[in-house]
Amino acid sequence: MNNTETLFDERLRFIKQKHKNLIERKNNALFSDNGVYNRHEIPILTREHVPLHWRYDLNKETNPYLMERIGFNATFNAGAIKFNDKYVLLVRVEGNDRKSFFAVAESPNGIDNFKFWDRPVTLPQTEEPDVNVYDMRLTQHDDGWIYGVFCTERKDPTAPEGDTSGAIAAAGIVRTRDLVKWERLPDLISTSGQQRNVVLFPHLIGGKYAFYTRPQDGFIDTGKGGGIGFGMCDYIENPKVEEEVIVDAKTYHTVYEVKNGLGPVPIRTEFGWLQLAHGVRNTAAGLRYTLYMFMTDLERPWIITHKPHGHFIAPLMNERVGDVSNVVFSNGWIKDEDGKVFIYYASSDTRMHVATTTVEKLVDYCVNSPQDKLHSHLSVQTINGLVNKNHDFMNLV
Ligand code: M1P
Repeated sequence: MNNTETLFDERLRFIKQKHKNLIERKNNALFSDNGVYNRHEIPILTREHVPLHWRYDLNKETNPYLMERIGFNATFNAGAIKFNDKYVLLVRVEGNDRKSFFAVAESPNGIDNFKFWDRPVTLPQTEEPDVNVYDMRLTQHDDGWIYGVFCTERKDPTAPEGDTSGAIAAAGIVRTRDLVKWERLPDLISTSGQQRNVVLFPHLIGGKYAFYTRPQDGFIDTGKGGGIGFGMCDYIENPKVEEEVIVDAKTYHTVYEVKNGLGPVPIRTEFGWLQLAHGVRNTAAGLRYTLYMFMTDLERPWIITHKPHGHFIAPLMNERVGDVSNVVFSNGWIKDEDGKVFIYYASSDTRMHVATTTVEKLVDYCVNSPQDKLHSHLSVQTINGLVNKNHDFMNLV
């Protein structure tokens, strides 16, 4: 601090430099043992990336100590889209007040230099305002709109007196053409009590809008909900899914034993739709969320054609710790023209990461990985199958 510099000036200089260094840091790919995807060195978005003008009152008169006036807790579970040649994330930002909202961040290369736009998204309300909103999936639909389907949460009006956490989760729907002005449509109506992790399919099927759903009886427990569902509706302005079929059921002693939910909008390939989902299992240390993949039929995207066993990405090292530890979650990925895929995933409900791969590798992974045979002795049989196949190549290891 020089003679004329105030505490405000000194702090501002330091905070600005720190923020700039963070945003501009290069994010190199790490070596990948599995060969399927590469993790990258650093998280792409953290609460420290939140713009300074959302956090500080920058007027020296009213904030002489340059204290943070509004605090932010986490940046996670982002929808993703390539927009105007930029890699754009629709991020769930959570304030210290526990309220999540959406904000757009963009990067020129998809792996670093992510910068938030000037203001968070102003989300129009329905007659019944959202108490909390999160986990938006962005769908570039054939009808020309970009849709955002997200979870809207409101207090359960039937919760017994004294229960201050009982909530109802539903799928809220908005659409936009520029990611700035959003039109709110009615929330999705379906046959189950609650919905979370709903994803709009990018094409009409038989003239109808189609959704992957996650029917659930309760707010946390899916109960009889069954797994990842699929249903259609006639009008997006009056979105009502009368019937849901189960695409991928939750299953005893798998990584999706307790519940599962679709992640991003599927990627079309000539072999079928690539699908990324999260699966939840129970442990003595609480729930564990991992990501897994499967492929569905091109014409009937509710029918699974290939499903590798077990998890695809599980929380590793620092990813394991955060607000809700032992969680990875993804609701956004981007496929480039050249087949490169950017998988955006959050760790422990705290920060965003990217993993990079290609469509070719993901198809190979889905088609050629063993399927889950659901019993230990059959897993051993699968390993022995590979050992036998490798018999003539043992000189290589
Ligand atoms: O805390 C882990 C995740 O829990 C919920 O996902 P699900 O409905 O599958 O349990 C969501 O609230 C998600 O945002 C969160 O990351």
